[in-house]
Amino acid sequence: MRIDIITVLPELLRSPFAASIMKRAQTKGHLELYVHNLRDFSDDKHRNVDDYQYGGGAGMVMSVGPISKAIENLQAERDYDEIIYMTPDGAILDQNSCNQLSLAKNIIILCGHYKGVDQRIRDLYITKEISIGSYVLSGGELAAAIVVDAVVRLIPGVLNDETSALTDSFQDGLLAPPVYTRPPEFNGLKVPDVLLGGNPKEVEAWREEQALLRTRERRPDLLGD
Ligand code: 6GU
Repeated sequence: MRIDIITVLPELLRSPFAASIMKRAQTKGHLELYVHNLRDFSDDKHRNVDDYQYGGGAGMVMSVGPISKAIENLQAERDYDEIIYMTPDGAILDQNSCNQLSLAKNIIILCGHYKGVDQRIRDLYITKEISIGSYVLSGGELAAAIVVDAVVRLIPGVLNDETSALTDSFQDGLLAPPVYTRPPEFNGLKVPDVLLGGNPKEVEAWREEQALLRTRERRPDLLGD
């Protein structure tokens, strides 16, 4: 998958992809990630990318010029499956939309800042608007990093153990069950006997039951009943 991120703060998007699974996805060729500085597309001598909003009011608006130039430069080279705008008024990200996005070949992610982008950018170019939750961040960059991480780890071959993405919380609509490793007892707390018993059927049944219990307790909304 190729991902092009357009941002005014490219430095915010270095370290999330420079370690661990996101780094390996790039070395193994599953992810081609490009971070573009929106200011490089400004015609302004001060490299400005924002302006006062029509109608007045506090806060700047990201201008149409640099963004349209950045997007059209990319579109001239290849077709994009999605052009995503990161914004607190977008649709809230969930595992379903991550699964769908993981099938895409090329995507652009535009990070919002200030009061956001001129509405005409959204009308003309954007195919999907994503929020990562009901709270406001200083900009779309950290949210974009979250989308990329959540999507890229679903591309076949990115995770070492092919099955492990399938047993994640949410992947089957349930939270994941509790997990344990050595030692068998810690501060008086014991690992459940069934996990030490060596019966895979019983272990599987216990995990399903615990996943259901945990979901009912913590996220009854996921069960829809
Ligand atoms: Cl995508 N951007 C900003 N600025 N705030 C957010 C968000 C995005 N998602 C949740 N809050």
